[in-house]
Amino acid sequence: EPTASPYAYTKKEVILYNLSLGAKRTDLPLVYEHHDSFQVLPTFGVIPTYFAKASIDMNSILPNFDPRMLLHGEQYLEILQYPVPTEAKLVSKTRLIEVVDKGNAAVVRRGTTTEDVITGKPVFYNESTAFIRGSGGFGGARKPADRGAVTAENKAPSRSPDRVVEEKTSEESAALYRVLGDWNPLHIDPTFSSAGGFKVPILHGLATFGISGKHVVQSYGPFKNIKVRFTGTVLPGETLITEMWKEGKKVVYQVRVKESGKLCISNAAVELMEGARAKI
Ligand code: HDC
Repeated sequence: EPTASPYAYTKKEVILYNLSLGAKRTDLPLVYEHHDSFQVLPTFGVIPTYFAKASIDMNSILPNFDPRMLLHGEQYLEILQYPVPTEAKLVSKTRLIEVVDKGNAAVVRRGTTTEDVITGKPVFYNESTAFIRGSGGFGGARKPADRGAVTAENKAPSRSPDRVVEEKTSEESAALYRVLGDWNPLHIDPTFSSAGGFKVPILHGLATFGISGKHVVQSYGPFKNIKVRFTGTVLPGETLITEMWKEGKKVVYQVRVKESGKLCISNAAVELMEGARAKI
């Protein structure tokens, strides 16, 4: 039986979230609570999942589980209430969906429903996968199940992108993002990150996800859902280049690290919300 604990947030978490994704003091709708269009970036929908009590003990389902070897693999978010409230009390329930055996690694997929405690209405639905190096080879299924938009391949078209947004991340981005609720030492402690193979603590996948989601909103407006695969790591301070292609109601996209030229997000897409416009 999934366990749940409430997450109450106000303008304080909203402003902190927007700042952690690079909002500037001049981006008033993102940083000033008295602005007419004060809003939280829609990818905020992942934040309540940090407060859903983990119903899954990785040690009991995986061989050789080592938290230092865990990376975020993929994320899917559905926004069920728009605009996203700038204050609410939410409750999230997480369940285990599947465990895939990649030979060297295990991929664990979890699903989280988030509801408003007062109205009882659903606000967000998330699915995420953790990619755990060194925990495969247990004789499990090799391929993930097809889950529609959640697992869609979202191949980047061969034409050059329709829109490109570039943004340098802050050196302090990971130190700031942690405070929202993902306290994983991988993003701050060089001793911990070194054991996982990274001399410098890496940026949260969901920070890169949020920054790229902001680029999509700024370019094409709000979306109903968003899915990404984390293909490569990002270091705080690196520059992200979001390359977008409009494909009907979808925007397919990928994100590249300018300094290395490597992709950090691939196979990504959003489904646009028809008739809605972003005011940021
Ligand atoms: O792609 C590699 C990589 O390094 N990606 C970046 C990971 C990253 O930086 N993530 C964000 C930071 S970590 C983080 O934020 C942690 C956070 O604090 C907590 C997260 C909580 C998670 C949510 C809870 C559920 C890597 C290492 C992931 C894979 O690279 P390789 O080992 O070289 O694998 P590759 O040869 O490319 O592929 C092998 C098989 O695995 C599948 N695959 C690849 N990348 C995947 C993935 N599956 C899921 N997610 C990914 N990102 C491939 O399809 C391939 O499968 P098959 O053998 O069937 O073809």
